[in-house]
Amino acid sequence: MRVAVAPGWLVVLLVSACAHHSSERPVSTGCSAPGTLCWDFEEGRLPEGWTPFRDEFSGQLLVDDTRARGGRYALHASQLVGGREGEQGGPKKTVRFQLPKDFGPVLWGRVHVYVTPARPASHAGLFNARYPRPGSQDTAFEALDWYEVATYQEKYMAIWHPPEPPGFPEWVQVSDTPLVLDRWACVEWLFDGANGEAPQAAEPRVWLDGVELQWPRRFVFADPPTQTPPTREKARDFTVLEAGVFLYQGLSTPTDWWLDDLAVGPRRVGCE
Ligand SMILES: [Ca+2]
Repeated sequence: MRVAVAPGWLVVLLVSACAHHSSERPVSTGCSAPGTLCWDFEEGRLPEGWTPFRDEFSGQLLVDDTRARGGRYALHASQLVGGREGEQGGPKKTVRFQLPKDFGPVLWGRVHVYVTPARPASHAGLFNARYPRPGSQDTAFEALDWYEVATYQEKYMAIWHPPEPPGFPEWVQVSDTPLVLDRWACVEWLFDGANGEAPQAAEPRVWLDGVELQWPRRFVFADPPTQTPPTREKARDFTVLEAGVFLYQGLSTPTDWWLDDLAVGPRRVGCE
């Protein structure tokens, strides 16, 4: 009963104290930290600096007010459909953003995602970030190594890729965690292209609602197949981001994704 009549500010203090005490994660910095970039889409249109990129098969990618995690607007991949599961080629609707110079080789990110009505079986990319190869000054999109966060066979997935095309042989990690459907989920990632003194860039790491995903399936994908893992080349500076939804195989169920409160930075941004 005493809890029920506690003043609002006391409840807030208690909740904050508990949340802080139970945290064993790297410290989150939020959007105000130096070098952090955040997009809430509240302009009601594509934010400054983002430009349309991929546009294949049916559907639309737009900022609209049909569903938002915060405020009124979000980035909406609407009614994507096309091609067939198990066959190459699928709906791709994305936007690109050129990062400020000297972003650095470590990229944390987060986005809140809402998907409905079904989990795609096909490889569905949501976000990637790219960087020039070691010793190369070539910043053309197709010359860049890249990390990706996606879903595949209805589970979360993370990949390190050499330049695209063809984008493989690639190092693939598939989680045992099903894609969250019909509610907002916070997806965070760490692309550590520096990886200290290690000879290769780190494998990608991903968190779902604050819990780090595990990767019971890890393999090399290439066409034709190979067993030789790619060398994950180290990064000097991430240069470009791509967000939206990009299916590498077909999608027969018209599906909607909303992305809101997208953020990247050199330190962990966190979900709030
Ligand atoms: Ca918003």
